[in-house]
Amino acid sequence: MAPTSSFPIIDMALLAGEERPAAMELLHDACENWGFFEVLNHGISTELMDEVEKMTKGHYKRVREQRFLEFASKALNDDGGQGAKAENLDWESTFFVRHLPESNLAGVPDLDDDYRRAMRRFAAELEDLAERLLDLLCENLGLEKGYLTRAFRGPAGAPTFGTKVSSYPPCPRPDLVSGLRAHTDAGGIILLFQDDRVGGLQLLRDGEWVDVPPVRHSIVVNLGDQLEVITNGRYKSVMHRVVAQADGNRMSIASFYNPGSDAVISPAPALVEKDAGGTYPRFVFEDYMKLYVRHKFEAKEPRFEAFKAMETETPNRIAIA
Ligand SMILES: O=C(O)CCC(=O)C(=O)O
Ligand SMILES: [Fe+2]
Repeated sequence: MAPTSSFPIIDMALLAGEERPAAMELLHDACENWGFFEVLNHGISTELMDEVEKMTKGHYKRVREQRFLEFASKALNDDGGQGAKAENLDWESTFFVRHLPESNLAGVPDLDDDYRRAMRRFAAELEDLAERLLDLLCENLGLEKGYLTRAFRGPAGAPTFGTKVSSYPPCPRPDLVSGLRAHTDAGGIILLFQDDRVGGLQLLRDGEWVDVPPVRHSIVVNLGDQLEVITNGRYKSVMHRVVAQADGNRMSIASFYNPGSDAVISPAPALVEKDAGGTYPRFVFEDYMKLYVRHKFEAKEPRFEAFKAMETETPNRIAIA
């Protein structure tokens, strides 16, 4: 099948019927050639999604907007009003909730009980969807079912799973500041519930920025650096960014299904050709994250190279890890 030229949208209902082979092929093509796709009929209740959206927007208005406006007026005036591009700034208001290995939801400040309850249910459904998707990827890659979830679980037996809740408020100078600067995601598989009216998310494809279209009740999926390593580059993480918008407040709820911090990540042996020199390194996920936080808004290749260099320099340290 020729690679799709428009943003891939996969109807997961087709996976249960006779159109399954075509849907699996579309998924494989999306993973190989886009690093991004959207899923419909993913099994997450649309009522729950509506509830989470309403509560997230209400929470921003009630708790976060004032704080953001104070930050925003300062941020744009920091250069004395000369209109220089703000290079180290993202026009977003966010908070983070961890679900696994242990939930910190009870301790996240300023959330009411209903919002906490809805978030907990939503996270459980997203976790299930992430694992179903990882198994579909295994099937397309010729890996045994459960290979990827097991690789992510690591010795401690749990992945790292968390949700970043963001608002991208209207920006008076979208020419000067990004909503979120370009990056690849460090982790495994990312599931995004994005605003169905206000767009802004773009991915880099063949040197051009392509919009990720808002589709009501869809979940946007993208692949992180760890899946690139495990698949030995068969699938790749892809640069993306959020463009600030002059009008509209964009909601985005991004959930990151990542390896456990102690998981050892390396290319799946079944995807490494015999006798071919490996292109991708082996490392402990936590070590990768330490490097990533300092170089997030940079190309991923030097991160992979840094770990390759460490492998040849200190084989014992790596063997112990
Ligand atoms: O908000 C979005 O649409 C994307 C967020 C994102 O890429 C991230 O947080 O890594
Ligand atoms: Fe991202």
